[in-house]
Order: sequence, then structure tokens, then C-alpha cells
Amino acid sequence: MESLERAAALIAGAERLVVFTGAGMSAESGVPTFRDALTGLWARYDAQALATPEAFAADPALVWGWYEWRRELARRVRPNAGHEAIARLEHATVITQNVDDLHEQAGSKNVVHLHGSLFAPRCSACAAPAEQGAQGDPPACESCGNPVRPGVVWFGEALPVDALEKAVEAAANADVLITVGTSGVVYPAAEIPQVTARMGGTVIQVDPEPTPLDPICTVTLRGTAAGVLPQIIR
Ligand code: BJW
Ligand code: ZN
Repeated sequence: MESLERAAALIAGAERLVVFTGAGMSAESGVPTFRDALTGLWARYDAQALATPEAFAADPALVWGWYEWRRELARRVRPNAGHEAIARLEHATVITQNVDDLHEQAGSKNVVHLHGSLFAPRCSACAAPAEQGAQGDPPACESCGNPVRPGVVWFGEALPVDALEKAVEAAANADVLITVGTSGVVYPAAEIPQVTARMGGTVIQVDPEPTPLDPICTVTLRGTAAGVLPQIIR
């Protein structure tokens, strides 16, 4: 296919490559995307409504339980062929919105987490990192006794400054950015591929569905991460 060849040539010729990933990146590993309907136990909850400080304040046990369930899931899953292809790009900066560690598991070395991690719970009051395996629903902070919260970025919260700065700088300097499996509706993360495009870089998109990022992409490949990435990263 012509656009596959074009994407492969752009990637092969890139000097400063960035890969920007969203929930679709991990879908084929068995992690549900954000805007998919939730399954099973959580089917009656809206993921967007649970990922807020207000939800945690109103029902800490519910929100903590949801993240515990996702942490267990994330522990069981393995990187897919898309993560593995990206890990072959040894010099790329990987900017992810995902809170799993599948890029690291696949061997990517330079991973920036814009929305935090499932594996870094911290105190909701003093920010002290929580002890691994602390018990409670949610556990109480060892230093101040306040509830421990997941180490992720909820709606209305600022992104970690160091991660955002690193991401913006890498995107601004990139000659090629590959955006994979993100609906491109959550800001400021959705700015990242737009920064590359504005600075004159080339944006390649891999996603089975149309997204608001379509207009800024030089090449869009309508397929899945595990299906397409191994064909364009050679
Ligand atoms: C496949 C596939 C396969 C399927 N292969 N692809 C400007 C305009 C409008 C609103 C705002 C704005 N600026 C800020 C806002 C408010 C808000 C926001 O953006 N709201 C919009 C929804 C309207 N943003 C915020 O609140 C942010 N904070 C902020 O702005 O703070 C300001 C501030 C400054 C200073 C002090 C205080 C405050 C924070 C946003 C945090 C987002 N957090 C979440 C939860 C993280 C923790 C967790 O995981 O629980 O991040 S929400 C959720 O969305 C999660 C994701 O990272 C994020 C993005 O979702 P993603 O990855 O794109 O997933 P999906 O499901 O949407 O899409 C999947 C895609 O994959 C689809 O396209 C599929 O087709 C595709 N796909 N299978 C490849 N196999
Ligand atoms: Zn504390």
C-alpha cells in the first residue's frame, strides 16, 4: 500500500523522532480504551466520571477500587507487536498518555508519562509516595494519615510540569511524530502532535477511526497499533 511505504520512508529518514501514544496503543494487549464502554464489574460507570478529584472525594473506595482493578489488569498484560516495534526506535522519545508500563516492558528507554502511572500511588494531602502493598480502601498515608490516591492525572488537574516540558520540547524539535491510538480530545496532551505540525514537522497517524487530529497529519493509516506499526517501523 502506497501510504504504508510513504510512512516507512519518512520514519526511516527521520533524525528526531517522537512517538505519541494513547489508549488504543494498549488495546491489543487487552487494556480497554478510555472511550470504549467499560466491561464487566465496571460497566455501569463512566470512565470519564471516575477520573476526577470530585469522584475520589465523593467516594474514595469506589475510585480506589477501580484503579486497583486496572492496576491488577495492567500487571497481567504484555506489550503487543506495536510496543515492540516502537522499542526498536532506540533514539525516539516516546510520549504516552497511558498509565500502564507497556512501553517500558517492551524496552523503550525514553518514555515520558503525561498522565502519571498506575504504579505510583501517593498521599492525597502531603504527596508522600505510598508503601507498596499498603492495605486499605484506600490505604492511609504513613506520614500524615490522609487517604492515598492513584498517581495519575485527573480532569481539572495540572500535568506534571517536567513531563509536559520535556514532551513539548521533543515535539517542537521533531522532524517526524507518529501519533498512535488517541482520540485527540483531551488537552493539553492533544497539543503535542499539533506542536510538531506547527513547527513544520511531519505527523503520521495510526488509528482505526477518524480523529480531530486528521487535518494536521501528512499520512493517516487506518489500522491498529499492532497491525500497522510493525509494517512501517522496519
Ligand atoms: C486504536 C485501537 C487499536 C482503538 N490500535 N488505535 C482545552 C479545551 C477543552 C477542554 C480543556 C482544554 N484544556 C483543558 C481542558 C479540560 C480537560 C479536557 O481536555 N477535557 C476534554 C475532555 C474536553 N483537561 C484537563 O482537565 C487536563 N488538565 C488541565 O487542563 O489542567 C489545567 C490546570 C492547569 C493548572 C492547574 C490546574 C489545572 C487533565 C487531563 C487529564 C486526563 N486524564 C485521563 C485519566 C488518566 C488516569 C487514568 O487512566 O485513569 O487520561 S482521562 C483519559 O483520556 C486518560 C487518557 O490518557 C486520556 C486520553 O484518552 P485517549 O488515550 O485518547 O483514549 P480514547 O479512549 O479517548 O481513544 C482511544 C483511541 O484509540 C481512539 O481514537 C480509537 O479509535 C483508537 N483505537 N483501538 C490503535 N487497536
Ligand atoms: Zn500524607
